[in-house]
Amino acid sequence: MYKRTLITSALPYANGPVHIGHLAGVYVPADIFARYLRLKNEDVIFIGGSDEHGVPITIRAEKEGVTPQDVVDKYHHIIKESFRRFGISFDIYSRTTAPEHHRTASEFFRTLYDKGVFVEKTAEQYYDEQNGRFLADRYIVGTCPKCGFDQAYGDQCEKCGTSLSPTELINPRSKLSGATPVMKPTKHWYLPLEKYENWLKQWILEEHKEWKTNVYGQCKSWLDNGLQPRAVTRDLDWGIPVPVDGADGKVLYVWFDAPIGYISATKELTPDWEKYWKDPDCRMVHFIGKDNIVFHCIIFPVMLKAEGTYILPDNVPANEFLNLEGDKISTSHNWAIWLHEYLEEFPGKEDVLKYVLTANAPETKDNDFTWKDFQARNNNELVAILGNFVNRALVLTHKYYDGITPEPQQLTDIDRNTLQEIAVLKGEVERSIDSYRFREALKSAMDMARLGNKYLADEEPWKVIKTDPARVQTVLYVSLQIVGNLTVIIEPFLPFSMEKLRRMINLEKQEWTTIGSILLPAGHRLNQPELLFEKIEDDVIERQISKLKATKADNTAAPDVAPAKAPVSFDDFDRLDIRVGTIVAAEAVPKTDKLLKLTVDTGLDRRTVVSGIAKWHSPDAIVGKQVALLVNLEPRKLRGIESQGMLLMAEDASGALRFVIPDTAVTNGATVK
Ligand code: B3M
Ligand code: ZN
Repeated sequence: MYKRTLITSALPYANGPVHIGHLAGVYVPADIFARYLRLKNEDVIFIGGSDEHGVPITIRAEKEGVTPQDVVDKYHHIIKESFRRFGISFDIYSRTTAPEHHRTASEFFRTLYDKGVFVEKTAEQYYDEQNGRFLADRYIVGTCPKCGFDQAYGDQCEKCGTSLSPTELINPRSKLSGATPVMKPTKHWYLPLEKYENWLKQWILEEHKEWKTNVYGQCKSWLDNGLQPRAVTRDLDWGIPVPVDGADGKVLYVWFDAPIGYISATKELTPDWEKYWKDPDCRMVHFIGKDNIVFHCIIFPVMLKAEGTYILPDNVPANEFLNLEGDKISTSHNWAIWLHEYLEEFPGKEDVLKYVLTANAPETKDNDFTWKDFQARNNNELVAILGNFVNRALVLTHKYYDGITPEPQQLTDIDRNTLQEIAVLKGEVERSIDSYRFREALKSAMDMARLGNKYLADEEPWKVIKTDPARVQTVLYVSLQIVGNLTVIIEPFLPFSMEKLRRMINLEKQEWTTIGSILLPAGHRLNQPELLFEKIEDDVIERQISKLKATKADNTAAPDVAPAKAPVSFDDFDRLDIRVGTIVAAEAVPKTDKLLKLTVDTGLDRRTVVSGIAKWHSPDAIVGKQVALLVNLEPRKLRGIESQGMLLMAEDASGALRFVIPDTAVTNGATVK
């Protein structure tokens, strides 16, 4: 058993505002968990903050023509304020440019350095000769070796979620100049993850079989593939300077410093921070999205373990992704519902969004947010189930008993069973939340309102009042207990609405343990009822859908055109051997839905080319097609198959790859020049 809980939520990059994907994946479930534990009177702290270092920030700054500090100042405040208004109940929302954080991260690195944990290595890294800069992480883009996505970053492919290192990218390009980078030696400090492999296998695969299958599965696949040393420093001028001699111009890798942000924020929150970080009686829970799993389950735990005085996470309930109207949420394409905009456009409806994001949470698979579903859940669930029950119970009590809880008469079996059901639902909600199944928990909590509706529908007090008024006293007494209990069981999910409901029924905030008891005893005086939720009309939803349609039109009208590349000499161009060939055979590569294995007659020979076009071209449809291909590209292995060349493809506005073909058939082997 644990004595306290440390909840961390991923620190959003301060390079843009927060959207519903972030909320559904991380902040809404973390907030429910924190509020629930507080209601249970447990010792819990909930940590948040902005991630203000790293390449995502400097790239944004370059794009906006301002300094990185300007970028993080702007977005940190937008993010922090929108979380506050939305009611994410952090105990502290800090930032990684805070002095306490710089100190803490720097000391942490120094401790590992002094313990001899790091391996110091000079290795070749990509360098942009035009800009005179090493290309860390997202400064380099290229084709993902796993899925063929051609805009994968040097640290991660956003399409398939694979974590990458820059040298794994096929056809790497500099994000700064578009040029093909060269290799140049540079010194860095590496965390030797491979040394911790056995320990990680034991700790995760044996001792944490209870972790969510998506999390456990990702860890297992990492561990099965074998871990490599991971550089924890970068050549960048934005970040926390590497605190050792001979490291000028180098900073800590953002993924080294960011999770330490949880520690520094705790230090800022309380002088007792060590009881949350160093006492094995504390359980630490990281709320994150699926793209952050490796950092929280492997890299950060290795850092903590190597340091030696910290506890490790007890659970990492990572969520999958939320899509929006069928498409992947994208900050750069403005394909998102931004929290700060939602708060402006739907004042007083914070809980509606929380409800929808929880009821439809991407807990086990990617899910889709649609405005129609948002409207339906508001109108058919919040209004028709929860709001309707509460309203009927309160209005009838005012009508028959002047707003005072009536004295119950003899309870029937139905009354007793109904009251007993409350405790059963409490148990269900607890079991679900304790195992991080928030959508199921919400469903059970809402079942209490369903219980109330059914009870009223069966007992029909509005009819019985004419024949047996004494019975109605009991029925409303029982109904009011359900209303009172609802304010507690739904509180972690819909805190603003339950506060409003408590005002209507004149009840103080209750502890979790009161669920199942009589909260509005006979003689209790209610206040005036109001509507708890309002119907959302079609025109409101249509406006939101049109807004998204306009975004989509913008995106199609002005597709992202890649920046111009640096000039090349004719000789350089002439070294490329591009030919026209014919696809003579094509088949899908097993276990990927992206790659095709093609046999191409190049005029010179018949050769194998592996190409990431399966999404748009079926093998049958392309046999016999003429294509342009680069035949003197160094062979590369993709999924164990050697690819001897590369097809030239053009990307259309939807991102689909189209063949570049001659306007009339030419002989195989014809050169393209
Ligand atoms: N900022 C990545 C993200 O926003 C990163 C999380 C850090 S958690 C320590 O997805
Ligand atoms: Zn990929």
